[in-house]
Amino acid sequence: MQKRWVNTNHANQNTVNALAEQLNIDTTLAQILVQRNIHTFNEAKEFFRPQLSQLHDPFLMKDMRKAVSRIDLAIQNNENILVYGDYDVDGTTAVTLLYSFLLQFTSAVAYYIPDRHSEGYGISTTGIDFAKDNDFSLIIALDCGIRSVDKVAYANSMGIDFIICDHHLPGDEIPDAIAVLDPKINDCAYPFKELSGCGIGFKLAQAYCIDHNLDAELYLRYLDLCAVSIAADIVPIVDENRILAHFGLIKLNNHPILGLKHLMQSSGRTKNYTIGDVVFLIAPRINAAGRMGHAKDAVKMLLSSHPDLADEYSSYINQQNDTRKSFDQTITQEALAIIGNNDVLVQRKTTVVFQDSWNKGVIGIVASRLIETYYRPTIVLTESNGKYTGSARSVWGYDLYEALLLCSDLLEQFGGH
Ligand SMILES: [Mn+2]
Repeated sequence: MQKRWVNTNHANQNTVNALAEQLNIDTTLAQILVQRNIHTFNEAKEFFRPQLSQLHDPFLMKDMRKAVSRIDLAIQNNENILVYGDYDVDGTTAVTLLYSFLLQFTSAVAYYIPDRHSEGYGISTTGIDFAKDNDFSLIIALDCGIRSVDKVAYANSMGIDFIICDHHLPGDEIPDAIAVLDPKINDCAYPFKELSGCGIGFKLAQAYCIDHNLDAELYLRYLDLCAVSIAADIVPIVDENRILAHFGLIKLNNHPILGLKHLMQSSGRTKNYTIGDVVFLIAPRINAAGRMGHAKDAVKMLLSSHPDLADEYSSYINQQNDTRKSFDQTITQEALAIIGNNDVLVQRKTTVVFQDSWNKGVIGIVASRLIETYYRPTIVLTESNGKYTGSARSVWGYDLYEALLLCSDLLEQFGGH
């Protein structure tokens, strides 16, 4: 293979020299900083010494005021609140964060995670019916919902209000919810667009505390969950994410919530976690719950308040991760064989493979593995509940979301970051 080297643009030499002098560092280091958009003494200080005081004002986020007011109303009227989240790490940490946070103010709160296999991604009709049958009048959706226009309308028709906390790309139409928190909405002025889903939940908790003059500790106690979500969702660790990840890792390594502590024990490493360790040791284990069984087991683990329970759940999730590993190896081998045995498929500029028996929970991982062999946009499909469902991964420079948009008339549902 021939290597192609692409040089980064050189930083402005005057800026580099000035920064080197101000910080009393070598110009090589100053250049690396300038190439990362760090131009001044203060910007460098923020970079090297993250401070919680640098977190953005949560009320800069569009609809934040409306979200806090609706939660106030629900708590005053003792309404039942349902915290609804996605089944992956970001979703389950977000649900754990907001559910635990709200429990500090009301007991009329429960959580709901859709079943990856029977309900699929996003807000489900089953979930809304569950809310209706159990007298919930407010659903707070985390890490999903931004494209759930129909589902929110369905909930509205039954007198159930929605607050959406999402970080996925919005579609043409925004759901008719009481509040829609998503920095990626066009007219949202929030200065940082790359928060995780759990990060949006964190901002809502922060806003609530600021609005009620409550101790910051009431939301800062969930920083370890934020760090885990940031690592697992691979959001860029810059700006506010860098602050959350920095303090989140400190918490994770010193006094993590009980569920995470036991999960770390069962993964064989208890100390000195970096973001990379979270990606490779914690995230796959939490995800395994939703892939192999039901993600509510991951939430139960994260919420555990007794060591025995935390131990039981984390061991169970560890076993599920072992099962997941063997599934993903087998399916990857099968997929590679399908491509490798067919000259036409080998030559294509994309990978699209299908097998109806493949486990829906691991096809995303398989797509990533196929890219290691065939570096090109990849879609892995399987059958679930009589429908074809797939997981897609792209390579640098190719916008797969745009490509799916172009054939959206053929798709029942799709989404992405
Ligand atoms: Mn997410």
